[in-house]
Amino acid sequence: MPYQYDDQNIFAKILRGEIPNDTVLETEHTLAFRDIAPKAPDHVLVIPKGPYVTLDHFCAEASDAEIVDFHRAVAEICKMIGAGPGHGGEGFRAITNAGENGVQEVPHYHLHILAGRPLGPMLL
Ligand code: DGP
Repeated sequence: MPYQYDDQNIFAKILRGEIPNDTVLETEHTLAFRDIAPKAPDHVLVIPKGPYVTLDHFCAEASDAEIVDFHRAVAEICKMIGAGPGHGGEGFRAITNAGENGVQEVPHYHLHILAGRPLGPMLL
């Protein structure tokens, strides 16, 4: 069954400017903003601007430019929030929930970046 993108999901509304957000970074193909219910001192959601439901959907259908832009944005955010061990930070967790078993709440692909405290063995 092909992915069905619901353009009424909350992140689609954020992308259209219908709902405000606390933007951390915006690039040609990617938007990153702070989670409304942060689970760590830094909790950033990174989303592609295109209509992709999950990580596997994004990787299957996005262009190379979108995929590269997204991951470069992730690296830039880690640098901006001082999380990347390669930048002297104390580390971070990047996680995505997909579908029913993954307990995905918002059906627009997003990567959670969590940082700023010891995160324990698993989270979310
Ligand atoms: P997930 O379970 O992976 O689909 O997580 C969705 C996340 O989105 C959850 O951590 C809360 C966050 N979220 C939901 N609605 C909004 C919103 O309107 N604004 C922001 N910034 N985050 C939201």
